[in-house]
Amino acid sequence: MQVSAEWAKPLPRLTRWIEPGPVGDPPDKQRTYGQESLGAAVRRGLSASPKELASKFLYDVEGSRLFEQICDLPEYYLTRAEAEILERVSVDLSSRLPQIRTLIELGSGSATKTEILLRAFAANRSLRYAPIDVSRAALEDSVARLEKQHPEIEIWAAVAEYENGIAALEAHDLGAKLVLWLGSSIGNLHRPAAADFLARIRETMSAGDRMLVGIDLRKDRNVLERAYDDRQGITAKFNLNLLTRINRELDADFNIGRFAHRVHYDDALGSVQSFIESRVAQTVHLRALDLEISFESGERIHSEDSYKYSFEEIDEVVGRAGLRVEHRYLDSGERFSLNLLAPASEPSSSQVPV
Ligand code: AVI
Repeated sequence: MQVSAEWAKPLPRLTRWIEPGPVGDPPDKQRTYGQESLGAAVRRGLSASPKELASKFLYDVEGSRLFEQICDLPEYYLTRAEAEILERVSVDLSSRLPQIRTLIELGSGSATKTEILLRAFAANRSLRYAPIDVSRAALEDSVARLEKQHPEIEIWAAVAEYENGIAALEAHDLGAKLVLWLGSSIGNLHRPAAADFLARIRETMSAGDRMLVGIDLRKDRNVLERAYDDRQGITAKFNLNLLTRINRELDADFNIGRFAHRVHYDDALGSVQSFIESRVAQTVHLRALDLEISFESGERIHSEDSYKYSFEEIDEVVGRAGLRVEHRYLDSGERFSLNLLAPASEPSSSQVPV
């Protein structure tokens, strides 16, 4: 965790910057939002067979900028579908959950979609918004915007990985909380790791707390593969930017033109898998690691999984975490789901999609 130096910041009127303390590494470091450094991950992942790197490393400043562009692409329906649901159901959600005082958002990024929810929840209560993100730049931008547009909302921002951020927030009295995990970020975890992660969030939940999770649904292969391999090549740039990052941070000599972005939907797994493929046989030097890595022509680095879910798969992963789907909302095209989760031990109500 490299956040400790990030906190010397004057506090604006209603905004606090929350300092995370150290927490232990999650059990599955590589596939959760764990704390393995880029150098350690590259040494291990590029020496493995098949080669792999965790998708969290895609998000340096340039990667985060490219991801914002992906969200606006015609092929990447996820963001629009989720925003459509939020526009339709935020008022309903806010009236279903009168007890909620704090919205915590995991991986808030630009927080554009979240504003829809914030507006609905702030209309009938005094609200605190606690965004958690590893990108200080993204947080500063969104906090500045929200301070202007919603001066009535108290903001507690944490530059941190999810669990450190929650642990730091837990030290304060938040009142009943709704934890937002939007954008189908759950899809970037293997299914067992997704259940483990939800279970760890569940441990922080008291009676009355809820979680709202955006989850992309299984669908036609062509729609999925196009969403991750767009015509303008933005997703290709996003994936290959990982090599540029390694060149910069680990003094490596990847020639980006000698690699290609590849995508394959594995229907049995229900995952869109992204790869960086070597176009030729070549050797790359990583001077900061004192390491040489050889590639055969056509050899791939597995750089991301984007899992898609059926309703049954959602219920299963959620159930294994000690939670249940209290309400499920879909977009009009039934491509994407927003799932309101409650502790399984609390009495149930309808689970019918709306
Ligand atoms: C952040 N995450 C949910 C995106 C996804 O859909 O898996 C990342 C992404 N990768 C390529 N396009 C978008």
